[in-house]
Amino acid sequence: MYRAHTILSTRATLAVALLLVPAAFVYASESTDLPAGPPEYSMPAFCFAPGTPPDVVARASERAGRLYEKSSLTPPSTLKFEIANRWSYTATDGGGLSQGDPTTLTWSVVPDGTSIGSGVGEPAGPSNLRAFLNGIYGDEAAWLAVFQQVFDRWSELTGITYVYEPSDDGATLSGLGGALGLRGDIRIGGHSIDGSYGILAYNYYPNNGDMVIDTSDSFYNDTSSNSLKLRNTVAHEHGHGLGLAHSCPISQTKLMEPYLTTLFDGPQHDDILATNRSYGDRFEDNDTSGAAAPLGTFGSTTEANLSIDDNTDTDVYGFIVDAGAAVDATITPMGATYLSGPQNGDGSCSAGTNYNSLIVQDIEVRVLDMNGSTVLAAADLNGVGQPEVLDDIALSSGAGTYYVEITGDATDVAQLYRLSMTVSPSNQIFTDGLESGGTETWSSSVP
Ligand SMILES: [Ca+2]
Ligand SMILES: [Ca+2]
Ligand SMILES: [Ca+2]
Ligand SMILES: [Ca+2]
Ligand SMILES: [Zn+2]
Repeated sequence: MYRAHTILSTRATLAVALLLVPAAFVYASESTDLPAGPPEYSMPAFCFAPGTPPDVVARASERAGRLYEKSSLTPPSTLKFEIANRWSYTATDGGGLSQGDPTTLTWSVVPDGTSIGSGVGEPAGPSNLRAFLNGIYGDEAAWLAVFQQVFDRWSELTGITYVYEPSDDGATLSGLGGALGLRGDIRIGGHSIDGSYGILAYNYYPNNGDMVIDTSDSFYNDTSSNSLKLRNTVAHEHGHGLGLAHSCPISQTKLMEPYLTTLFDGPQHDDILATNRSYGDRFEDNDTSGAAAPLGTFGSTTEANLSIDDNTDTDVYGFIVDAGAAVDATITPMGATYLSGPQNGDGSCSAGTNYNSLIVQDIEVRVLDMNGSTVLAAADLNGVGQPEVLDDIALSSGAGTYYVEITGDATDVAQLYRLSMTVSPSNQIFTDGLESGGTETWSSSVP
């Protein structure tokens, strides 16, 4: 999971791939040649189809361990939970990116013929992904739309913005940085890995992020449920490309479990939590009223899967009202108790320990005046896991933009929350004085 206080094993960190079932899976080679490029770009994660035999997983994991040792990287001491790392540099944002920073990633699909090395031991060979997918979907637009849906979903849940990069220069995959107009930060290719079942795909961690899909696998021929198999595979692989390692135990509740499942669609709670920790929520940066996330004009609105992603995050939302309005705001922590743990060094899944993602941050909420600083009302009555409510707060400075500001406590861990707000014109009724003077005034005002 994302939070167990367990350092990832070296092996689990390095290589991860999605395995499918038994079949006659044999590694084509035991080569430990490292792919070209800086060592931190050279660590693939490979992911297995459901039912892949443990010995297959173990061999894959062993190779990952050797790759890691050979890379002469020191085991990252900053590994946290099931987060291996995150992007520190992208073609659009440049460098200096760190925990909680929203990030723009470009993605491209390599031209067929692009050289792909022996990432997880398979024979090196040119990409044929485009021809492979054209064969299944008929044309490029159809399968590009499937990839787009996956990135759209990750974008809805995190502080990541995805931009499709139509150019790809066909330079050897992988380990090259993205370059605007030349190739994506994330490059997607494919060639034969191990036939049907076994490994479905593999993916490199940031700042590489490149994806290799097994184009000899009949798994992808099944396009039912709007191509759920391809979408969950790509969403999972890209989870590695965002720096997530595998999350255990296997309960078919987390996208980042080592075996693909189609029991759900896309990122789940643990996956959302981990990526919010790394990239913030979808409204970041919104730490000040000057950078408030604009919610516009509404009667009622609810936004879920927002987060306080660390001990310094502040989330400010702006909303526009007419004169005499009042606002209700409720902030509700989102989470649950579930088992969570890392993948073991031999590729098996740990049993995990209980983690309660509901009770992380003690949340506080304030309504700010149009100047963005005067506090009109504040609530911090309840502790962790409990909502905070502000009811019928008068917005008496007239029509314009007011703010809701949310903070957590000193805990340096991510908490997801839901924001629900209702704007009502109710105070306009009271501005005639009927409400202000108590029963006596009220009585005297009525004929
Ligand atoms: Ca395969
Ligand atoms: Ca936030
Ligand atoms: Ca924020
Ligand atoms: Ca509180
Ligand atoms: Zn994986």
